Amino acid sequence: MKRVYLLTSVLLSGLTLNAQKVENIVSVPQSRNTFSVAQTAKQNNSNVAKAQGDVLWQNGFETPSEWLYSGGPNQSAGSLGQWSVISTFPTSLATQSANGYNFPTSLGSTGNKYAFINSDEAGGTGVQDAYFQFQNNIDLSATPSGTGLYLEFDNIYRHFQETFSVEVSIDGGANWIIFPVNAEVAVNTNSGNPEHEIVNVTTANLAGSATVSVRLHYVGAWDWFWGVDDIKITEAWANDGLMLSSTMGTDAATTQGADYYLIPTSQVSFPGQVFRSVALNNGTATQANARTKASCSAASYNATSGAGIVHGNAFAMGDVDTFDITTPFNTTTAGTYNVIVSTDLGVTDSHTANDTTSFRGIVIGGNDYGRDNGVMTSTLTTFSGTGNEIVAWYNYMNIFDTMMVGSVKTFIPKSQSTGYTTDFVHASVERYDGTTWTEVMATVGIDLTAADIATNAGSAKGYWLTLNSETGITALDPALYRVMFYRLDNTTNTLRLAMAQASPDGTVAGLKADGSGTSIGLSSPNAIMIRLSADYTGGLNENTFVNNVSVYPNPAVTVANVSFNLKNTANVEISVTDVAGKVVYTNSLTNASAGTQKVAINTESLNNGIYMVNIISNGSKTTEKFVVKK
Ligand SMILES: [Ca+2]
Ligand SMILES: [Ca+2]
Repeated sequence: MKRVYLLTSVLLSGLTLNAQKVENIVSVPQSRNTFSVAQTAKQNNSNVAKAQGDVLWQNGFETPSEWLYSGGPNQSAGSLGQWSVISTFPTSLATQSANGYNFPTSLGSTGNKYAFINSDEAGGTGVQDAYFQFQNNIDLSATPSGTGLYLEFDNIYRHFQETFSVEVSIDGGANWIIFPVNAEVAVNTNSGNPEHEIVNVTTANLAGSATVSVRLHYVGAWDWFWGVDDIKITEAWANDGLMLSSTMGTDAATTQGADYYLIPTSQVSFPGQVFRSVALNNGTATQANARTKASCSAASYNATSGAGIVHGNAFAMGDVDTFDITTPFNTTTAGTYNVIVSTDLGVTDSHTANDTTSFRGIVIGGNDYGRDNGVMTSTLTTFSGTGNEIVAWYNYMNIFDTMMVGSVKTFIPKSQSTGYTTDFVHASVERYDGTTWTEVMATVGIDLTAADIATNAGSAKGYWLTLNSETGITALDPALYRVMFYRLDNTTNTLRLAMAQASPDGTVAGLKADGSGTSIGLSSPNAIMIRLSADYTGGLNENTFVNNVSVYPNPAVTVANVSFNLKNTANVEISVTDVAGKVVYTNSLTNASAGTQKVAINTESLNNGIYMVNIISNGSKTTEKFVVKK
């Protein structure tokens, strides 16, 4: 299933690594001033539920006629991608799991009915702005006005760019109060299987109304699906902290910066990683001691945040706040670690299932240095360009101690867009000096065929491709780098790249697909699965006969001088190809001598654009890119 990413046109500076992350926009209404807890009145009313958590109304979609579908452009009853009551997860979605998506599917898996909207079913031109409304008034007149209330339900989804909300009314549907849900979830994230939601709707003042209405609302366009079951209205707890999201980063001053899942032995000065959490007070009581905590039992790590940045020690119902844990997680003991970050109200939390986020699989002490957690969550296909352009995707990475780098590794997904045949791929590393980026290491390139991918991936979702440094082991000194992976963007059969967990904004990016070298940021910044590695395995990628290839001037105007080092006397074939693979220049050197060789290529007849010079000797190919610009 093709997923085209929208890309921002914002230029990234080298300093984006330390840019402040925009705080999550959380959408819970905060008009708590209109609310007063009527605990005393509730206790004295024998006709209503008295305990927190008691159910006042519930519905499991077992009688579909109780629910009415309505609305949406491109929508009518009976069309694709509408709300309906089903009992079996759609086959068309289930088969997507073969691509690594592994959808949550257990909602209603025992055969009972549930509400479902299948945005994917309507395809890339479908649009949903669709409601699913309970047809009867819900009578909460016996519940004392002011009672804290939740709207709870189970749901399954894979979040892309849609919005979900539950909406309630106290006047039979004349006016609605909107409660967005799952707004904090990162793109390309699956829900639990199922996942239980508890939405504090106290501010809607449902208690005391005999004409309460409830509806579900989905706005999307080719955005996977949403399933809902066992919706109910319950009495709210006094104490319930809810973790919305957490991020990990190496900048202790801001608790942001790049996150790393693989920290190699070379990085002895690695500063460790701190955490920022965004949490919601989902209970009715104002909390005076709300914090978040981080722990990793394997590393004896325990750290506590300060009070919330905005609300401090007056964290009231509906408040969302940011909690910074500034004590770094860092250990010198090699191993794999899982850090858990949790809300902590300072009093007993009535519902602990929504308290935590986790950072699983942090590997300390290997050869690889990487941003991704190794779990492919999505694939990146084409992006806006005219086609047939070399593009690069990259991670920003800080090197803290000199690292001997032998290769760049990239995870190659097994699933490919229809018609994929071959892309020429290679990687490079660029160093930032505070002003400009300079290439300091390049790998050999290979023609990656569909057969290569199928063979190497086998029955797995993909495999790690190792591209060895052109010049053997390269020392990278402490600085900011970007680790780049290049492939052809030809819009129809492009190699897909793999992405893992959501990552802080601006720390993964790419070059625009027009050869201009302009950086672009992903609107969905999941970590691209590209790593530096100390490994240098040699083998098929290695070209020991030709190294130190350079092209100058670059960009070239009328001539491109190609210089390279030859290990022994050899025959050499030189060719230049354009981005479409068309050969525009060839040259043969017979018994060229060992040492530095230089060839001048006339570029006067070449159009502006990106070209690859290919040097083949003793059966190995080395490639360098250059630009013609007149
Ligand atoms: Ca049901
Ligand atoms: Ca909780």
